[in-house]
Order: sequence, then structure tokens, then C-alpha cells
Amino acid sequence: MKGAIFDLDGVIVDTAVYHYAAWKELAAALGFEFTEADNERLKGVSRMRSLEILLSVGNITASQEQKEVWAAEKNSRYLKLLENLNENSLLPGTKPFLQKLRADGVKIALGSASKNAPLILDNLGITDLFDAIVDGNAVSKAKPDPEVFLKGAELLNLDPADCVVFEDAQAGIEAARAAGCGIIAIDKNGILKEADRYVTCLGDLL
Ligand code: B16
Ligand code: MG
Repeated sequence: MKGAIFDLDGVIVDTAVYHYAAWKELAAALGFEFTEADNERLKGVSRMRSLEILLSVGNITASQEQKEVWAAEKNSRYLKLLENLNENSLLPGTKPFLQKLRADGVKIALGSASKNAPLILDNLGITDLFDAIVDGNAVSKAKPDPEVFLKGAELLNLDPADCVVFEDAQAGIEAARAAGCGIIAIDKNGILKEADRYVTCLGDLL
């Protein structure tokens, strides 16, 4: 491994709880309930696609303009919640693992669907541990398309085959496989498939 490419939500930090709180409020404002099980379908999925899934749960159709408004509303609620993030929000072992990789000369990139990724890394106090950031603003095709990880390897000046991807979503594992990277799955519930190795958190790898 010459490069390590990390997904964000579910690998480095559990932002899914904040996404869920913000989506749930939007659903309530639109007059329906959005459950935790529904929220599982949004993990690793882009903001607009997440809104479309939520609207399908509530049986609501809307114009693109209206969707943009709702997505922006959800995001401002989510941004408020992100103010709660700090170094203690990191998932177990994350910072020591990143530091160990750096000490071993491994290059580090982020490969996330989130457009808020740079802000989240700043709030967690770990931006300076990354050599490259590929976020939701930098890609046009969502996972399972390999674009996010191919860009990550390119920014690290490495062959994708020399990179390992750390992922918690099945679509992310498929994207990493299509990119030709090695894959370590962060799998707390034993539900992921087709990775090279499975751990419950990055701390397991120390
Ligand atoms: P934003 P990841 C993903 O992060 C989340 O898992 C997903 O639930 C969210 O909709 C997506 O980011 C977009 O986030 O609204 O902040 O742009 O797992 O790819 O790091
Ligand atoms: Mg994820």
C-alpha cells in the first residue's frame, strides 16, 4: 500500500446520525415519518439522490426547483448539527491510524460523496493529515462509479492498484473494486461483501 483513500461518513466519523436528524425534520415538515431503516438507504448516496429517496418514501413528487429548495433546507439544518463535531467525534482509532500511515510514508486521500467534507475534516481537526481531498463537489458520477477513487489515486500520483480504499457502504466497495484498488470494509454489522478484509473500525488495524 502506497496510498490510502478514506470514505468519510461511517469510516472516519458517524455523520449519519446528523444526516438522519436533518432529513427526519424535513420529512416531518412535509407531513410524513422518515424512519431509521429508511435512513440506511441514504448512506454513501449523494444529497439530491437522498432527497429523491426520501420523497419516494413520502409519496411526493416535485419539480427540480422545489427539490433544490428542500435539499438546501436540509443542508442548513445539517450544517447547524455539524457544529457539534470535534476531535472526540472521530470513530475509534482514526487519528492514530492516520498518523501511523503518515509515519510509514503512505499517502492519504479522502474519497467522499459529501460536499461538506472539507468543513467536517476541519471540525474534526484532521485536515492536515490528508494529502488530497476528493469530495462531492469534485466528482460527477456517484459510487459505485469508480471516479472518486480514480481521482484520489491521481491526486496522490499513484497507480490505483497501489492504493487501499476504506469503505463502509456496498456501493463504495463496488466503486473501489472497479477502480482496481484494494479494499478494507468498515463493517460493524457484518453486512458487507466483496472486500479484501473486514474490520469494525480503523482502530482494529493498529
Ligand atoms: P452532503 P460519504 C455521504 O458521505 C453520506 O454517507 C450520505 O448519507 C450523504 O448523503 C452524502 O455523503 C452527501 O453528503 O449532503 O454533505 O453533500 O459516506 O460518501 O463520506
Ligand atoms: Mg460512508
